[in-house]
Order: sequence, then C-alpha cells, then structure tokens
Amino acid sequence: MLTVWGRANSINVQKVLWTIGELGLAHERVPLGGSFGGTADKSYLAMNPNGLVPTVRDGDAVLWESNAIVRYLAAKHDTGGLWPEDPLARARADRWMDWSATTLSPAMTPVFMATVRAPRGTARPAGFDAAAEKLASVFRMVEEGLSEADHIAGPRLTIGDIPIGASVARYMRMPIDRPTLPRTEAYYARLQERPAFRTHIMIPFGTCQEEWDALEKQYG
Ligand SMILES: N[C@@H](CCC(=O)N[C@@H](CS)C(=O)NCC(=O)O)C(=O)O
Repeated sequence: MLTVWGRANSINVQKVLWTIGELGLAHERVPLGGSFGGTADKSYLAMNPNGLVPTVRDGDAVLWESNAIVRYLAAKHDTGGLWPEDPLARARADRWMDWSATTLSPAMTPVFMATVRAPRGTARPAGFDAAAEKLASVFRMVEEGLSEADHIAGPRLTIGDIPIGASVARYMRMPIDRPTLPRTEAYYARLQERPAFRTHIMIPFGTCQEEWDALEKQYG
C-alpha cells in the first residue's frame, strides 16, 4: 500500500495522485501542507528534508520530488505505457517534465498566487502583466508541442503529460486572459475524458481554510 502525504489541491501532490489513479494503485493519503500544516514537524522532515509536499512511502522506500515519484511509479508499474520503453521516446516525454520544473512552473507560480491564492480583493502586484505574458509564451510552447500528436510526447499518455496536463488544467481555469490555444484546449478536453484526471486534477482550487477543509472531506 502506498502512502501519499500532501493536500489534495497542491499541483505537485495532484501529479502523483493522477499517476496513481492511472495505474490503479491502492493508496492512502495524509492531508498535509498549506493550512493543514505538518511540513515542519520533525517526523515529516525526517522523510522529506525540503518540508514540502508530496512525499510518498512505498514499502520501506520513501521518496520526495513529484516528478521523480511519477517516474518511479510509471517505471515500476507501466513500462511501455506511461513509461515509454524506447530511450528516445522516453527522453521526449522526460524533457517536458524537466521543462515543466525549470520553465513552466516558475512562470506559473507567481500568476497563480496573484490570481487564485491571494486573498479576495487583493490588487494585482506590480509586474503582473509581464508575468502573465511570460506565462502565455510558455503555453504557446505547449501549443507548439502538441502540433504533431494528441499528447505531449506522442499519440498516447506518458509521464510527460502528467506535469503538462496538470498545468494546463490550472492555466485554463485561472481568471486571466489567455491567448487562443486550440490544440491545448483540445488536449485539455481529451484529458478530461480520463477518470483519474477528473478525480485528482479537476477539483476546485479552494481559496481559504474552510474551502480547503471541505475539499479534503470531498476528495480525500
Ligand atoms: N519540486 C517539488 C516542489 C514541491 C512543492 O513546492 N510543494 C508545494 C505545494 S505545490 C508545497 O509543499 N508548499 C508548501 C505547503 O503546501 O505547505 C516537487 O515537485 O515535489
């Protein structure tokens, strides 16, 4: 049985839960982080010295870093599927995971924090428009990346789609202006046909403690 530590509305936790859902693995989840706290507890830091979520335990093995966890689960349970066997096919999927961590996520976080996580009524910070434009340019790359196939690294779902698909769902639901991205919108619709994506990714963001608590009750 896998154990996942992390709140349901964290994108990095969601990537792991979506993967677990795609693979049909039994698991339990301990809500942690955000308004649930617990990330600075000694016992948690002993498992994850970053004090961030998610953390996963599989038997005696403890892992942190969401993309590494996704890769591990896919390689262990779905070689030839989520985990492409061919090295080049795998690198094509893998690069989107790395790109997501190094380029997409840093561009998305400030915009997400300003539009979704900031308390209601908070003015948009200086530099917001430039940050939103930077984010749009990042998603134009995703749009281009989807020009040859239905998924980010080929015709079917791979590890590469996990961070990209989760991020697309965030971007499409943020209250901001977006460029027209027809391929990305079709991709987003395609992902929503997947039960595991609907269960773990298509949940409300939650804007305050009460909503986060309700989310945990509903989706926990
Ligand atoms: N690179 C890490 C980043 C983890 C991360 O930043 N997690 C955020 C949530 S998305 C977190 O723990 N924030 C503090 C909190 O939720 O208390 C990963 O991919 O696992």
